[in-house]
Amino acid sequence: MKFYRDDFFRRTLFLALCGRGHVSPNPEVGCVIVKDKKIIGEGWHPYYGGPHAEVQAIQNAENQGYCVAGACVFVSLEPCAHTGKTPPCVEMLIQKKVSEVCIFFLDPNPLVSGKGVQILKNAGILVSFASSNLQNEYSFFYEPFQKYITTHIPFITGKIAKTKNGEMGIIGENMRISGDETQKFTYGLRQKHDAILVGAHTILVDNPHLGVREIPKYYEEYEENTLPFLPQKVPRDPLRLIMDPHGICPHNAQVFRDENFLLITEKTQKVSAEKYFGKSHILEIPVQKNNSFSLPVLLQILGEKKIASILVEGGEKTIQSFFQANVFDEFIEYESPNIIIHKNVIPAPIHSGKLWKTFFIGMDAIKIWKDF
Ligand code: AOF
Ligand code: ZN
Repeated sequence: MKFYRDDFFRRTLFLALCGRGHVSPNPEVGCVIVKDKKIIGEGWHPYYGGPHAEVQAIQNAENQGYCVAGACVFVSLEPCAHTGKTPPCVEMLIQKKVSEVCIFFLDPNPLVSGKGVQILKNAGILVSFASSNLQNEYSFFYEPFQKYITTHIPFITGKIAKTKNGEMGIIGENMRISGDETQKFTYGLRQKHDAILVGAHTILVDNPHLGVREIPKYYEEYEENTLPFLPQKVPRDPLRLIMDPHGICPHNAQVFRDENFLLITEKTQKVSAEKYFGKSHILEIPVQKNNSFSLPVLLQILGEKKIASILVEGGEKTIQSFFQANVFDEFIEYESPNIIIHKNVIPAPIHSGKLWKTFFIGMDAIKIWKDF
């Protein structure tokens, strides 16, 4: 089988995904080492603070008895030029005498951006990039990392399920609108984000779990389905963020099942919440005149806590407040073909996003909106 440059580039993203859920706030990075048109080593950044993808790939090649001198290194992100938790990858690539480095995307991290390329070039290594067609096709891949590393504000995705007539459910009732396979897609979305945010009403009505019970094949659906094989993926539950200004959440709710939660509350509720849950689980945020949290303040504080991405799963008021504050980067609608006939239906939010992608899971149309 003949491989082309684009196949190797796509493979770097496929490998990068093996780190998903484990590397944040670092980016997911994958690396493929090619010699005589054959892959001799592969690697990915496996966990935060761990070795970078290039180091893993070179080690993988050497463990199999290959010499990487003269090889061509494909990497999903520009090799780093700085000493962070690990030494600069460019130094290692120079020392190992690779002959070419093919870069999918420049690193948006201001500590690295362009410097990695320059150092490699100065050392006489050939540097090339993915074609602009390929970069455009996968431009979403580092969008969340790019936002976080340049603004220190998390990337915000909203998610709702609605009927084809725009009903999100019935007031006060726990109701499943989308199909079972679509629920599995949600696990993939949760794996992709550092935290899941819901309002206290959702806890009262739905008592959601908000975990990643399995990583489904639909995880690939809207971004990775063109990649050739399923990567090895290790599920992990994201941090659960619960907005509860008035202290109405039942203490035995599923979201409090283990230590992995943060209750966002207001001054008057803080002391009693801290007494029950412990100080480290409480975040006090001031409320505005209309009694809701200031979302820009909240997001800045969460960014300072190294939370690089958040999936907002509801309910309707919480979603509305995120739209009002204009803080969504992406909004995902699961549109089921069913309808709800009832006098107390909850209407889905109206927004001004641009439709970026639509695909189907079973009977549900999955619509992804950007640019609000
Ligand atoms: C690479 N390869 O696999 C990754 C890179 O603290 P450190 O040392 O882990 O550095 C983190 C930064 O390095 C991160 O912000 C990003 O700019 C880059 N990540 N670079 O060459 C990798 N994960
Ligand atoms: Zn590196």
